[in-house]
Amino acid sequence: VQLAERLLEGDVRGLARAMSLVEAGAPEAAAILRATYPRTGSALVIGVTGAPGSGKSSLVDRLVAAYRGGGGRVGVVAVDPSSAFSGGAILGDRVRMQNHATDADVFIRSMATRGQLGGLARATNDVVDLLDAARYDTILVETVGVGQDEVEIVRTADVVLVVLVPGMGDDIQAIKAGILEIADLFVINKADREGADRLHAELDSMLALDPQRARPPILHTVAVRDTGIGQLKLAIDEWLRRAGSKRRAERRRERAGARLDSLLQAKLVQRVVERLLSGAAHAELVERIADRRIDPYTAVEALLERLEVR
Ligand SMILES: Nc1nc2c(ncn2[C@@H]2O[C@H](COP(=O)(O)OP(=O)(O)O)[C@@H](O)[C@H]2O)c(=O)[nH]1
Ligand SMILES: [Mg+2]
Repeated sequence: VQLAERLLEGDVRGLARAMSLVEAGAPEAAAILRATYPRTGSALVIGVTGAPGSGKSSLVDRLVAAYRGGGGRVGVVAVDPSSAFSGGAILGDRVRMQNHATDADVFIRSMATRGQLGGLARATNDVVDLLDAARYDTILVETVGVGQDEVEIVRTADVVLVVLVPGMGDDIQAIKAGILEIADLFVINKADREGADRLHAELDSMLALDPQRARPPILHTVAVRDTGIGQLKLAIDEWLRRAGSKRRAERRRERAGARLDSLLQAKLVQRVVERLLSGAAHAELVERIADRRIDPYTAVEALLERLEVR
């Protein structure tokens, strides 16, 4: 809780320490989150997802600069194992990131992609909350859009950018289903490459198939040349203005529900399993399964019967 106070006062080391505890699901984590949660809710959370190598990190790097230009403080959470932000990156990326490394109003955090108690989505949401409580105005969350986990993480951001690049095989068809549906805005990055207009056209005709859906704007960028970033930021602002506070409130409710449910599930499973695994009945069943006196399926039913959940 002392840590929570330091974080709320803007102590960056306190923030980093709190993040590590929260990410690891340490016993202190709940107290930290309890103390900081009332101070959350003012940050704008922007989700950025797309295939590996599509230029998400480069784009996030440019967006950091753009949002810093507006004077606000910016946080980045990279949930991408291949991310340029995760430290293992090649020298060029390191050099690039040093623009922000010396900026006290930018905080960049890479998430380990495994090992969190209760899952990656839980840990990411908690880390975003800590940044929010520490008064970062804009929080960019980068996830590689391949697994369900990653889609789940960005889906409930205030606004979701899906990054596509021209010339990735059969373009649209090659993109995982599920990721196109969550886009509020599409970004065609590497627009310096051939095929950007064709990809735009393909995307347009695909979106036309679903008249129910509001047409997401499609932006073109060349992240490495800082081209199109200003327009992208304007388009995000415009989207937020049009989608309005209603859509944002809806997202936040969705996020709240998802967090409550997943936390409840994790805790429930953890507690029940703890109780069952420590019982003598469990040890006895293990023996009997090993001796082939009972099959594992019947044994599980026997344990569940003791809980009266079948
Ligand atoms: N030609 C071109 N290359 C880009 C552009 N944006 C990023 N790249 C390059 O694409 C590679 C992958 O970028 P990165 O940002 O790490 O992609 P991520 O895996 O989606 O985070 C890097 O070598 C970048 O320099 C762009 O707009 N045009
Ligand atoms: Mg990346």
